[in-house]
Amino acid sequence: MATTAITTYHALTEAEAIALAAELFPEGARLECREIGDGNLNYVFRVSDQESGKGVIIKQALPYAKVVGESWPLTLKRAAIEAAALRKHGEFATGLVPEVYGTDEKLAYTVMEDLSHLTIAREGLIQGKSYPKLSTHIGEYLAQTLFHTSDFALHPFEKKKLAAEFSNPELCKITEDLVFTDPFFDYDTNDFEPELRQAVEAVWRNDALKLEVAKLKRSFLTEAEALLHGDLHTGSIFADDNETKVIDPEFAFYGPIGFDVGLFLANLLVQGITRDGEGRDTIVKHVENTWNVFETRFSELWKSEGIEDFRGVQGYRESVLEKIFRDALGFAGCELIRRTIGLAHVKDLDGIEDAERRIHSKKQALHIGETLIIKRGELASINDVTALLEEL
Ligand code: SR1
Ligand code: MG
Repeated sequence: MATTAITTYHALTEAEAIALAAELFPEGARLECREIGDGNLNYVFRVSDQESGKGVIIKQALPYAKVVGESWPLTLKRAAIEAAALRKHGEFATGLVPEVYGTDEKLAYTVMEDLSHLTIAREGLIQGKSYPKLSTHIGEYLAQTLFHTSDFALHPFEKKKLAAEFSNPELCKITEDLVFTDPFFDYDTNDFEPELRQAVEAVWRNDALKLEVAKLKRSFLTEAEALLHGDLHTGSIFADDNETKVIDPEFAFYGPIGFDVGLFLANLLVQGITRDGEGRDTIVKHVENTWNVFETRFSELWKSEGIEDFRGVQGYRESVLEKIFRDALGFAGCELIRRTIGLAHVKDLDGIEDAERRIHSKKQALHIGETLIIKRGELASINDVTALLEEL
């Protein structure tokens, strides 16, 4: 797709979005545009043909975090990182990420496939949908993207070139602060109901927990294992009963493999906390299936496409997977805690209207989060993780 003649950054108007997308539609098509973004950081325009209903998405990064306002400046480079990550991950996770039609670094926008026939998975899950293929697709996505961008599949020159291209310090700093630091101290960014204060102060006083979080933060800061999505929560996934598409990898960077796995598991667990009976069983199965599909596919890729000289050494693959599993549980624990008491919450919990039930669910999220962090070395299998949900 050709780029625009506009060269100075400014927030796009709907008319400009239409002009940018026009070449993707038949000549003379009557186009309309709506801003549909409900995320924390960007504008999202849907441009569509009024007759056929077919559309494209134009996502534009703002020079600040929308969730806070202009007082929180944020690099525009994240738009280029996101487009590059979608393309790189799309090479391996076939059909599981949207197609990118074009991108413009100066205006910080990306034109991509319209997914409006699907629903954001978090919204659907809150409505009680079960998305039967969600965990199979995400397990596959995780294995394909993380294996193929790691040293297990790439020549070290290629891997280090990619790691440099995906240097993303500003977005990583958001995660370092909001996921790994602020919720564990009495910092101003935190946000929680007064009824949770006792439980939150217990977190702040828990030195054993903080020691483990410090170790996890260090892994996030230092371990460049694979090209991560970097923010793989259920709001970053579009789905229906048959299809799943992972969007929004603006936090992409080279980091520990368990981070993507753990974030997704944590967001399933949050949803599981809010359900009971069969609804909860569905989430339990998704948690278990995500890990099982990831582990199986990662092992298959290791055997069929691995290039590491030590790949045939007895026990090496198992030890790599064991590390990913333990990291994932720890990262999941941090995500559960930060989504409960940190700056950026989730609708699964905040949307519970009954105050007593909401506070109770949030205490459960804190409890499972702490357990995953502290006991990540003892939980022997993914079934021990889902047992935490079943025991609530
Ligand atoms: C200021 S950004 C807050 C959160 O939104 C994003 O989706 C990330 O999860 C980030 O931590
Ligand atoms: Mg996002």
